[in-house]
Amino acid sequence: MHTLLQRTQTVFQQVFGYSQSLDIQAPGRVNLIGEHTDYNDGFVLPCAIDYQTVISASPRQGSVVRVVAADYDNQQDSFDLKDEIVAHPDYLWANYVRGVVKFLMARGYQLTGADLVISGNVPQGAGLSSSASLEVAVGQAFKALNHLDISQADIALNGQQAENQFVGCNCGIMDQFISALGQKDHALLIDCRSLETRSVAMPEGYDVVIVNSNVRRGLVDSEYNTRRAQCEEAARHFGVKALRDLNIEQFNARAAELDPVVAQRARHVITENARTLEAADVLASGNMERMAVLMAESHASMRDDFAITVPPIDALVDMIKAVIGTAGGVRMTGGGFGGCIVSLVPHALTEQVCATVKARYPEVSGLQPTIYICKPSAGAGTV
Ligand code: GAF
Repeated sequence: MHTLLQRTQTVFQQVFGYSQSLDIQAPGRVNLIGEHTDYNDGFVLPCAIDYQTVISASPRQGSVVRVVAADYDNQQDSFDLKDEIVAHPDYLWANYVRGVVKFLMARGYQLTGADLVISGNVPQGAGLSSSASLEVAVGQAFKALNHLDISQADIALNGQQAENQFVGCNCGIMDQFISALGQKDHALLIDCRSLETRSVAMPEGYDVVIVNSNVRRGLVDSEYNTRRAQCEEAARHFGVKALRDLNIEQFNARAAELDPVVAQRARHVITENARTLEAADVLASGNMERMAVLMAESHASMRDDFAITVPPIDALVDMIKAVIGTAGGVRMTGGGFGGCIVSLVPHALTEQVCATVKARYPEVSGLQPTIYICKPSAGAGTV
């Protein structure tokens, strides 16, 4: 964070010729369990991580917003709040800023012009929510610049709206929500229907070890949207608002009526919701053996029923499982088709896990892994 801040502050001074008046951070996240449940009104158990998007900002006279992307050779975007805000023709990163600002104004918030410099170290395209952390950081920056009376939950919802309607990915609420509301040393059980949360202390003596498979993720958005449509089809068939409203007995009684693939997708979501609720309890009580079983079942369900894992990810899970046994848990995390695995590793085994992954993963996949040992961290705020 310190390095990121130095960077945004230095670039701010260089580009705009004066010093920023405030600094903001918003974290990425890792999801411990509860995958593809958020858009089914279900349950998720993520924690924010100590990788962030940082923004240095100042208000400026008038209605022009100037934005610099320090990580993209100081590319600059500028737009006028008085004009209709449309997509940037060239810079994808700029659309996260424009979209967030557009929907803040659509919600009735009065904004003034601003200068912003953005930098971040959340790995991009890895399933650790770099986009959500950018959306939430921009929302948080405009909140601070304009002294807006907006809740953290609404900053998250506004970011999700920008992602859904401006950037074009039909994601759920998990990523923005945990980035806005994460708590240090805790995971958060989120009910994605009511948006009620329960914080769950992370167990002492375990490391959150994330391994990026570095698999190039293709077709992610289209596969994501297909899964979402399949889940909605199953819910419609059962006459419920969302798959959250079905338990496994109700589902099993009529599963044969569904297209077999749609049935598999629905079964993942229904069983994953139950696992996630149980996981919040077992994590809170420190029952890591049971947590390990739930994470293993979650991974198998994502692999066999939801069909969103890829062989290098399955291999990573198996090789880590072979080291930690029942003492800790490991599963794929995030949207799927590459990205990362998350593992809860007893501290005494962390070194061995890292050594095993570094030695074996290139052999089985032809790729180099990237390992992050993360601390569950606080959500967005002023630095
Ligand atoms: C992505 C989405 F953005 C989230 O909303 C969630 O659906 C996740 O995939 C899968 O659990 O991160």
